[in-house]
Parts: sequence; structure tokens; C-alpha cells
Amino acid sequence: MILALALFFVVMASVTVGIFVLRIWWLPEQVSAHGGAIDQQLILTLTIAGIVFFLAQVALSYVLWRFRARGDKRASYWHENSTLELTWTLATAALFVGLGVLGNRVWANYLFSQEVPDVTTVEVTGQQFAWNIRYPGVDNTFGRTDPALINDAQANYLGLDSKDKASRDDVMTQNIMAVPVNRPIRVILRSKDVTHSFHVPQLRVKQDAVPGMAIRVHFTALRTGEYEIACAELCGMQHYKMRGRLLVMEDADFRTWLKSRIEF
Ligand SMILES: [Cu+2]
Repeated sequence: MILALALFFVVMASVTVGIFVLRIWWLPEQVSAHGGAIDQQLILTLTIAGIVFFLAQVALSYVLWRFRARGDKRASYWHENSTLELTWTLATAALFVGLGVLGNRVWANYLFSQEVPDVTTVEVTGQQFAWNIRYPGVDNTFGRTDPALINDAQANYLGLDSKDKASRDDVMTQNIMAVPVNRPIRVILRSKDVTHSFHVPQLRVKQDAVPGMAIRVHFTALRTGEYEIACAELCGMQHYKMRGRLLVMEDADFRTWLKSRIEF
């Protein structure tokens, strides 16, 4: 009986680790400049955690079998082994801190990347239950907005002030965002109501949109195509409906797309 339990732990651990090693249910393909570093970091964490997990299960099985009840001899126990306890506590702490420091660098790289010339800026404002996308237009300046002017019935979702000159060429869409391929993109992330999360799995971008904050996210898409923009934060009853499309286009196509939407 105890042998069956010990075997079960080993088999269970092997199957669990095997799912990751064989990449069954793996991540979607990666299409951004910074995404490779995130995947590497994730694989490093999974590898270390996988090895520790597997060894722990094997050790558990061994102890189950080695110290199983034999005859009517009662089990004995001891407690406290400072050397052992100190060793695993320090080893675990070193692993956690080390992975944290490495991961922090990867994360900061796309959140706080330096100003680059020729960046395409897009403002993304989450609301229940849609993504409002805005481009600054030819003047490269976002027009003034005022919460008092918000009028969803008239499609003024952001409260754009039409009296402001800079607002006239702003391009607004809902749930469709286009960006040029191989160009640095800066997203200014906002929210009108509750916390949402801007998530494009293939770009390895996921960032909360927090009311009252303008959070910047940087990425460069390396492949043209259509990708899903999901909301990754449960934001209300129709959260499941909150999705947009990201179109990564050739430079010229992007410019045509944008121009066709500017109204003077
Ligand atoms: Cu949402």
C-alpha cells in the first residue's frame, strides 16, 4: 500500500513536469522585441521550480517507503535540526531574491524604457467594457479632454474638447488598434472607471490600467498580423466581452490606415 502511494507521487510529479518539458499547453508564439527576455526568465523560473518540485516528490516517496511501518515497531520522530532548517531557508531565499532581481530587470526594460526618437504614441483608455484607442494625429499632440464632456451616447468616450485645436486631428477608435511593425510603440494606459488590464499575449505585454494614472508601456512588434487585446482584470459583469484587435501593419499601410481616419 505504502509502495503504491510512493509510486503515485513519483508518477504524478513526472507527468506534471512532463507537461512543461514537452510544452503541451505552452505559451502562444512571441512577436515582440522584449518578449524573448520574458520567455527566458519564465523558462528559468519554471526549470528551477520544476527541478526542486520533482526532487521534493522523489524524496517524499523515498522517505515513505524507507520508514514504512514494519512489524509492531512504533514510529519514532525527532524535531529541530538547525543545520538542515537553516540550509533550506537560506537556499530558498537566495533563489527567490535572485530570480526576483533578474525578473525585475526584464520587467523594467519594457515599462521604463528610455525615450526613443520616432516613437509612435497611442493612448489606450479602458472602460466598462471596451478599449478606447486614440492617436495624436498629424500635430503629434493629444487634444484636451475634460471628464465633464464625456458623452458615450455621442461617441465622445474620452470627453474630447472640440474647441481645442489639437483635438481636431486626434484619431479615435474603439477596440481596433493599429501599429507599424518594427517600430517602437509607446502606449499611454488609462482607465475611465475601474481597474482593467491591457493584455496582448503574443507581445508578452500585460499591464493594469488604473483610474487616475497614465501608465506607459513600450513594445516593438516584430511580425505583422492580427492579435487579440484582452482585458486581464475582472472588471465587471461583461468583462468577458472586453476585447480589442491589434493590427500590426507595414509602415505604409499604417500611415494610410491612420490618414483615412483623420477628420478635419
Ligand atoms: Cu476590463
